[in-house]
Amino acid sequence: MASRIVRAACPHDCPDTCALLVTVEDGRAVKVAGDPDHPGTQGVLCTKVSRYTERTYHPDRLLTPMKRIGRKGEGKFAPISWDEALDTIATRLQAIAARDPQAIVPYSYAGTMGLVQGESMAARFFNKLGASRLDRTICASAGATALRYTYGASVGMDMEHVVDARLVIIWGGNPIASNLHFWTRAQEAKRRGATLVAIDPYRSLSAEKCHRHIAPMPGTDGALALALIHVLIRDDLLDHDYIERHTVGFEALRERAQAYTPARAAEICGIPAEDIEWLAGLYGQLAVRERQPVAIRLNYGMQRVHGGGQAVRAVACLPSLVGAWRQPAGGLQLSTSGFFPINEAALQRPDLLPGWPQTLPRIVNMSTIGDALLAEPAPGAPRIEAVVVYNSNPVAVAPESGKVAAGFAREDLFTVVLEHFRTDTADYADILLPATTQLEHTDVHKAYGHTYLLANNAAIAPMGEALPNTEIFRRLAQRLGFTEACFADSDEAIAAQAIIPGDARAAGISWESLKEQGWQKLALPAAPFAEGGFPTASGKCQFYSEPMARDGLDPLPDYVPQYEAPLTAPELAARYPLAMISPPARNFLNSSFVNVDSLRATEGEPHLDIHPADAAERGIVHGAMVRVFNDRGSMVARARVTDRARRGLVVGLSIWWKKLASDGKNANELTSQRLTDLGRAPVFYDCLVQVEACTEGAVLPA
Ligand SMILES: Nc1nc2c(c(=O)[nH]1)N[C@H]1C(S)=C(S)[C@@H](COP(=O)(O)OP(=O)(O)OC[C@H]3O[C@@H](n4cnc5c(=O)[nH]c(N)nc54)[C@H](O)[C@@H]3O)O[C@H]1N2
Ligand SMILES: Nc1nc2c(c(=O)[nH]1)N[C@H]1C(S)=C(S)[C@@H](COP(=O)(O)OP(=O)(O)OC[C@H]3O[C@@H](n4cnc5c(=O)[nH]c(N)nc54)[C@H](O)[C@@H]3O)O[C@H]1N2
Ligand code: SF4
Ligand SMILES: [Mo]
Repeated sequence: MASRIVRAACPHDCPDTCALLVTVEDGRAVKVAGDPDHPGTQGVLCTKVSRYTERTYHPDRLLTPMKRIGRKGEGKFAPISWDEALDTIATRLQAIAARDPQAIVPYSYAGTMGLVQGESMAARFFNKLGASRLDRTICASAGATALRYTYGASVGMDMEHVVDARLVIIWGGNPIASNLHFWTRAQEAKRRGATLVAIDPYRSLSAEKCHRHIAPMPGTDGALALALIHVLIRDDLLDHDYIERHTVGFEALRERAQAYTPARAAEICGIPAEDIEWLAGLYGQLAVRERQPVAIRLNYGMQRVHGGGQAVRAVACLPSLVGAWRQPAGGLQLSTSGFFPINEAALQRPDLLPGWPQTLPRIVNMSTIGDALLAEPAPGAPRIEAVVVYNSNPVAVAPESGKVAAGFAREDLFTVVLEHFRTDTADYADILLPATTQLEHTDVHKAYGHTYLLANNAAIAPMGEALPNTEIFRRLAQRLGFTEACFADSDEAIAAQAIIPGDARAAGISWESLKEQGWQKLALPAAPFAEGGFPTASGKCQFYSEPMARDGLDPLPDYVPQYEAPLTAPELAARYPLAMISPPARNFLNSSFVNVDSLRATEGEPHLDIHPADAAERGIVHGAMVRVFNDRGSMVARARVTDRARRGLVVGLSIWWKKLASDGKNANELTSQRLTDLGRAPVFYDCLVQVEACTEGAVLPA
């Protein structure tokens, strides 16, 4: 039997970006394992991706192009040839573009994080076409904007060193589910004597294993962080030298934090003031008095609320106040993606945009796609006539899902979906195109939780008639008569363009070396900001941000209250008194893997975790079916009565495929299309609901 091992990379939207070893026997991938030599992966994969062959060889894989033969959303399709599919798409897009290309909207996110199969040929195609530009805000843009204003880019400490930290604060993240390889290191730090603290409204799988769990209400982290700053300043737990040399605006920050006494923050957050005193004391004592490393693993869970951006700003100030950056095992990490010297201009070719660089096509925010599809367009802007979806499943993942589905159901909308499976979104496609998976195509990857570049070598031939995203857009470009040389680039040629030539951080790294070795680490100092040197204009941490003042924003971090909470929306809170969050389920990756039977079986069915007191008030018993609802919509779930959910909070782990839920709905029926204070991002976790036991007739069998 001919057996070989292929070096690959996990494509999923996960900070760990694991290095994979794919065993191929007679042209079939038989095993996907973690590379034991890659310091991040350490030979271990999460359950989802260790089952990657189940996903690749899934009997439901899309294997031919198809056209819709049923109603939109019904999911009835008939196979067609690639020529018919691409000719139909080219003809339709050309006719729309002749009127106004901005009526065409590409919709994509991080189904694959690959730089080649993500936004390379696709971006070139839509840029040349002059389509609307997509504001890719659905996940991280509140936090990314906050980091940019504070530190200049999405940069932070290297978690390879966190094993040596004495205090690890896990803030708004559940790493056992969503950042497994960091969790392994945090466990090692714990064995070496570190204190682990979770800040999370929910007692997640990770929070329950920390020494201490602080559970603020969702959307109140800004107040908590400012109170920590208040105590650090009050008790002079400060690294005055670091502040003096490497920060801007300390006096202004001191004034701002003055108002956030532990007592006031405790009231806003719904936690004991003592928790705040304790955490600030420990953080400052270790970092300043004992010069020990203290680390914060901030995650995106806490920025999916109205004040998410400013909350990230407030938390991000902490390591500079105590000089935690001085040590490799200290500082903060939300994302490391800003370290990578990626040549986006070469990959995406924004210079192909009509009007570049002065008058660019309009921007459509992916987080408000429901309204964008349904509402009357702004004066002078065209109504959306076509959407091309790839690497995303908006009908399941975008907020206020009822409106998203209604938008995609528009009879006059032409929808193309490139997919592996018949997702909730695929059901609305006019033309559905089969895309290759990571085992079937070439790619190159950066990461947002470590600092390695990785290659993904194709392990097997494409399944059925599936094609890589790149090839689909290459063929469309040809049909539309795009003659620029970049439309003929092979995937290997694109991969070779990904790294900025001559950048010192990527010294010795090329596509050729990556392909061969699988992964290589960027050349960065162990403690990149020990002596400041942040990628801001001044090189300093901006407690006070002049650019924010210029942009008409509050230049100092603050607590920006939730849209939906008793204090800010009392009338709404009277009808919908419970805060709902819908963070990632361990065995799904966003809405990917929900259709892999073994993984869905582990998650069981849509659940709603509710505190015993909140359940009792509503006559809800453990295991009962409940209806969760607000003015935007409703969904049915099985109640788990548990104090994992704090009082006033309900938790529905996500993101379910709507059609695989008993009522055809998921948590995004309830979420709103309002946006964060910074970064125009969605507020999935700023959402009030009411819950009631299902009436007899609505109770479904277990
Ligand atoms: N298994 C799995 N892994 C994933 C994903 C997945 O769907 N499944 N998704 C991937 C993606 S796209 C991303 S963006 C990343 C990161 O995804 P994140 O959204 O950071 O997800 P989690 O790490 O699960 O952390 C969310 C935690 O934040 C808590 N939380 C919710 N609201 C608040 C709040 O207001 N304040 C605080 N302090 N905590 C809050 C939740 O209770 C939850 O435990 O994970 C990636 N990894
Ligand atoms: N309620 C609620 N909603 C949320 C969140 C939440 O926590 N709660 N999290 C939000 C976050 S953080 C994110 S990042 C978004 C994620 O939203 P999405 O980025 O849309 O993620 P997925 O749901 O995994 O959908 C990705 C799709 O891309 C497809 N795909 C994968 N690889 C390829 C490929 O190579 N080619 C093509 N053509 N398709 C491919 C997969 O089959 C999958 O269906 O969801 C957001 N929505
Ligand atoms: S999803 Fe994350 S933990 Fe799982 S294999 Fe991929 S990168 Fe690793
Ligand atoms: Mo995300």
